[in-house]
Amino acid sequence: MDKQGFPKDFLWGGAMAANQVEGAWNVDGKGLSVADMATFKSNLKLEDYEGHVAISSEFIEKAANDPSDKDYPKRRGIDFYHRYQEDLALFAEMGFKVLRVSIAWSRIFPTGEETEPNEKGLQFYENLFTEMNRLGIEPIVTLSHYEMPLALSTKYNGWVERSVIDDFVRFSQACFHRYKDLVKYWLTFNEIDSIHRHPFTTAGIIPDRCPEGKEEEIVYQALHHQFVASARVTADCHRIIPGSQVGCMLTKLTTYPNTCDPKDVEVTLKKNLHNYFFADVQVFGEYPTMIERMLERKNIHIKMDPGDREILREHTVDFVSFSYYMSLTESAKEGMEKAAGNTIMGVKNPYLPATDWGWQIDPVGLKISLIELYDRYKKPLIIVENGMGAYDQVENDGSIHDPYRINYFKEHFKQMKEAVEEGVDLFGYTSWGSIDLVSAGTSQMSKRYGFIYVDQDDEGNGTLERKKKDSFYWYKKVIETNGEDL
Ligand code: BGP
Repeated sequence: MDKQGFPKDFLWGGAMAANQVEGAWNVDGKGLSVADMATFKSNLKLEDYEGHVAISSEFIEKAANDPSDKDYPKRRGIDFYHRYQEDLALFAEMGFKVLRVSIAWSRIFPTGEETEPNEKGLQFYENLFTEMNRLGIEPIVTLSHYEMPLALSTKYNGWVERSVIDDFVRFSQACFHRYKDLVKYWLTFNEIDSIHRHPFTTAGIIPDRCPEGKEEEIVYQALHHQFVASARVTADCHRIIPGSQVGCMLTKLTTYPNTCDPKDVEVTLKKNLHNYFFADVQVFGEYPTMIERMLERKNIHIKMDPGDREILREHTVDFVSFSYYMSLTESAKEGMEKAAGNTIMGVKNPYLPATDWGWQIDPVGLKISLIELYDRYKKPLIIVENGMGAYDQVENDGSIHDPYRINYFKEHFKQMKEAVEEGVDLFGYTSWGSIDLVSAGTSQMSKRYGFIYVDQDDEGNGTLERKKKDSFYWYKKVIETNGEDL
């Protein structure tokens, strides 16, 4: 067996999410989604941060009744809904073996509670997956990537209500039945751990609907419902699509102690254990004892139905997927200088450079993450998000030189390769935002991740024309040589 380099069938490709690319927010019967509420100024945490406006019932009512997309960049996306053929052709030109996309739940069930799916919504994704198959691009499909029908959020406070599990199962079953011949790889919830950081986007939880002092308990309750839903749809997927593979999806927040002071090491260990907890439940099929103790200590009581623990135990995932953008540093001391990545916050690591948005760049941290994850779970791994948000400059001749992006990927790929050579079972890699898209955290268009430039600014001006950046040609060569020519 060849133990050098990436596996022969390594799945190289890219990733995106429906609400950051599709646009067409109100066509073909699509219902409003929580993502359609996002403005530059809104943010989606329980509390206000960095001058953003926290989501509230009042804010949502106003946004839901605003029929325009002017202030809502995610409603515009990059018009992938109408341009997907052109975009897929560009991905195929780069040699993509795989593309990670998500399905907008509110295209299929506009309010979440219909008994019959919306045919036009189903048809759109059928066309998309058929075209991908024609081009030899394997789809990896996320069922829930930061969106749900807004009606489920406003009616039930989102995933806080147990009945939403059934709604999600109905939606997922409709997808499995319709796409069973087209899609083999499925992910249930994108960055399931993010419910703690932005509960509205992840789980439709509206802060002013949470009784004071109960916010944390409510978040854990909603999370439990997502765990149960994930296990139930994993079972359905295996039953409806023989040979299918289902993965969990974790934000890998690899955290280092700031010093070797045992107090720093202990807080770091606990932080890492909490980050693992989300995948632990989905891979091992049970809540870790230390998390249950922590919940007890905090007087947090999760209501479980009889049978929930059994469902979790019986329907675990086949593989582990994760996003990796940065590492974090933790200290037991107060008042340390911070480094941020949207809603993620750590102590500043003096050894690492950062992107224009302050995300600390750490390729070795990716290798560490791969080794940790494989050692813990012993399941096949796939990196389904990694990349660098940056400002790009279009030259007079239309070219876009992005050596910073090439360098970012190059350094990360070297580390991936080393991890694989050391024995990690990594079967694929999808870079985040292979085409420029609307940022999840800031709703900016100018925070660009793509190998393909999209002519659109933060206000929505532009022709939407696609242009190849230097990194486009570089990534094509990487794929052609299966990661040998970096
Ligand atoms: C992840 C999300 C993506 C994505 C990415 C980059 O957390 O799953 O949807 O957008 O982060 O974040 P941002 O767009 O805020 O730069």
